[in-house]
Amino acid sequence: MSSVTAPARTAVITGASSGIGAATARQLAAAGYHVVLTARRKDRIEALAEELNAAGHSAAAHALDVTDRTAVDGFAASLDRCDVLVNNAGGALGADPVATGDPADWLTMYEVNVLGTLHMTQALLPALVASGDGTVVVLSSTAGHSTYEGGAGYVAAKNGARVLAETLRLEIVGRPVRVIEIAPGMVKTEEFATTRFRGDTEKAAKVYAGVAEPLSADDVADTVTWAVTRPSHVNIDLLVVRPRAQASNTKVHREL
Ligand code: 8X3
Repeated sequence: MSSVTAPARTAVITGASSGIGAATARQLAAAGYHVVLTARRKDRIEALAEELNAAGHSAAAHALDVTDRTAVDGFAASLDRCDVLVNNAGGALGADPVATGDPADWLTMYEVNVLGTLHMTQALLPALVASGDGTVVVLSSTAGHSTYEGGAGYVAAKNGARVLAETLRLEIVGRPVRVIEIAPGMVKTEEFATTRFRGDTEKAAKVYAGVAEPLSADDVADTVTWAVTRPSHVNIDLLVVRPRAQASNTKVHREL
């Protein structure tokens, strides 16, 4: 008699090479998901997958640029199943005023934060529906909910991600897929601010100056994991999470 083991419930995480994506991969793996780590940096996701497998979890790595639709479609076709998609890949470039912001930065931010999420969601939606109990998570940002000086390009892109999530939820109601938006405020990760300021670590440090406890990647991963592991009929539409020291995008308590 032969027995066939069904593949484990699978969670795909984009931008899993560092920060919130890597932390989410760790926590979903610990929650029992087979995690598929995607990011452009193959070495990093392979190392993380190895670490998770060595710890008794189940993980695979697949190098992927979410802005490359052909690659995204090929990736989707390679999966046995997909139960959860965490659209985490994204980020900010520059903090210039509207008057002087670089249109190329705006375009890049739109491509990664909005079109990357669109490509992944379109490519994996059939599998998510077929799972009978799918979940799409969109990591937006508090920047997707109100603006701040120097933030327009990023705020515009994150508004795009938010609108994608809100609209998708309307459009697929009645099908067995939840759409969850997680909107973090100030999160201190190894790369977010450094990437935004193109490697200028002094400028990056100023973002968190005097803030005793900004959120960590783990804090945000915790909210993602909590939302995903609610009973199937419970859809956390939107979860806004900030550190206690941040009352709004422009009101931050600093002890300097
Ligand atoms: C990051 C939050 O305040 O840097 O998504 O725009 S902020």
